Amino acid sequence: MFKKPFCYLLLSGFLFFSIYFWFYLSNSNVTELISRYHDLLKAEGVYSHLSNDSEFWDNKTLTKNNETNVSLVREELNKCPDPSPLLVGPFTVEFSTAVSLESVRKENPHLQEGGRYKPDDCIALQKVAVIIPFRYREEHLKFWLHYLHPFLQRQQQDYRVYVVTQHGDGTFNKAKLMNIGFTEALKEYDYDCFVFSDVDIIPMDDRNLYRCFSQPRHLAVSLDKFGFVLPYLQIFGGATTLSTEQMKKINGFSNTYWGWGGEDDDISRRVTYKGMTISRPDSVIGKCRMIQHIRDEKNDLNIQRFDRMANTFYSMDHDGLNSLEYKIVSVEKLALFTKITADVGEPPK
Ligand SMILES: [Mn+2]
Repeated sequence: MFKKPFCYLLLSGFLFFSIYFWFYLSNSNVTELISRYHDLLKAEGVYSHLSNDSEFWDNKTLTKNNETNVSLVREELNKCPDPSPLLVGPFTVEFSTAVSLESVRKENPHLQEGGRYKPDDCIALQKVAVIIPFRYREEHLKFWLHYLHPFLQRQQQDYRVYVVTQHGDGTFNKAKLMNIGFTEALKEYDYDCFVFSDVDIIPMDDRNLYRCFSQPRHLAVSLDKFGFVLPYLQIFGGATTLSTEQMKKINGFSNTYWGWGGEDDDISRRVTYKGMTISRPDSVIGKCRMIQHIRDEKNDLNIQRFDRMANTFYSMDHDGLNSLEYKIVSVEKLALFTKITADVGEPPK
């Protein structure tokens, strides 16, 4: 036990030290000290200011690196900063002035053959395959490439664009083309993440990150077509992202939706049935434009779509990636994209 006088001595000593420390602080630049302290904190967890979603990916990437290349870490480039310092936020999107593949090629001198890019001064956070199911829409594709190539480069993505084209004039099967894109892309690179985009959906803000999150992501959340309002909560079409793991978890998409409609709601159900939720950017960042068009030939309204969807829960484990059958007609590495042409077969009679 302390004696009373000793207690007083201790107390006054503490008081003296506090006053001294206070004077020391006020004589030096206090704000600078505080900011240095903050910098120290930041250095501890470089990504600590990010959302949970990003942390999830950060941890994944870290463990991967540690496992594979411990000795090379010092020589490697740093990971790209998040968010990318190159982002500009909202930008103008308009379709009145036509663009040519030649002009897009000139606008994007850093692209590699097959529509590939990766930043040369940092390591991208994810490896992203962008899949566009396609037929007959050359004019839309030009706009898409014109807007999305610089957009993805400003996001410092390590990406390649795959335009998966249905061979022949049979009934269109968009979801199957997306499954084919997923399967073929993984044969050439160890992608972490898949963006599935309609050819006519153009984002209007580059803070809308075209990459994967801890939950499947719906990117085209406020479309000009719907007055920039989300039409219904379960909507999961236009432009979405699924990580390779998320994609495998839902067994990819259904191969049995022939013609227009339903396949996107089927995907939404698969996501829900496997216990995942849909993540989205906010309605400002998630603004997108859709190029107006009339429905393509051989893409008639699928009248069976509601029957199909009613069965998704029972059919999804045997209708998808594990039942996918197709023939590759050609793979072309073009300047602005990799063009995969596939025979998807015919709908059952
Ligand atoms: Mn459309």
